[in-house]
Amino acid sequence: MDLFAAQENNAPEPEWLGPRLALLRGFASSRGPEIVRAISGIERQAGWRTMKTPGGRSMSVETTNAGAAGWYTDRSGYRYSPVDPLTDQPWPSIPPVLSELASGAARAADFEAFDPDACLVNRYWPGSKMGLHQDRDEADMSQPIVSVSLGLSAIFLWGGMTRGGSPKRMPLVHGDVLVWGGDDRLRFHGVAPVKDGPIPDGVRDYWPFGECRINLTFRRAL
Ligand code: MD3
Ligand code: FE
Repeated sequence: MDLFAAQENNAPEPEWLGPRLALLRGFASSRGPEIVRAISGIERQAGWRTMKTPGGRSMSVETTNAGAAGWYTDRSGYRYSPVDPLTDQPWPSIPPVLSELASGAARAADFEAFDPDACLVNRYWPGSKMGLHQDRDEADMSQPIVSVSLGLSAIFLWGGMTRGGSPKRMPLVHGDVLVWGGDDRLRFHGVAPVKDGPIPDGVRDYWPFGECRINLTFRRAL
């Protein structure tokens, strides 16, 4: 069954922020409880950790992964790893509700047959942020990336293909999904410091993670 078919999901038209950068407002909302249960399973198998950049600075977000390839950074560099370096065990597999969410969102933005092998899970407590960067650790840059915002809202920052200039700002709320690829795949992007809660009404009832933002980033890494 296609849980994320456009009409079943009541999905609005994509809002095109760039030629191949789509914002799907609320695309994940109707499946919130199942998505939350899937994340609970991932965090049980591969716990949250604070990663270090190759330069030795602690990231302000906490992270875990699902999928055949987990994104990792420590003193030896950025990479995708088939195992959790903390346990030497494979990362949990991507739960079907999450891979269907990612491929359905990609399809709604005209990227057919997206089949992610990496789901990076980032947790932002108030004050956590992500500096401007490009996602360029993946083998095939023609594959899109899908990002799902959950919990607290955040201001997403996005600029051009170089670091210069002041980035645009886009508020993202629980359930919003971004899809980008093609010429927009290498844009610089980041997240402004997350502000205090509360978790929105209607979400709080099934949200077990405390007053934080969780972002899922789906990629084809290998
Ligand atoms: C690039 N994480 O982990 S938004 C990351 O909210 C990361 O945790 C963000 O960036 C987060 O590498 C996910 C990712 C995103 C969204 C839209 C973009 C990147 C984009 C639009 C253009 C270029
Ligand atoms: Fe990124």
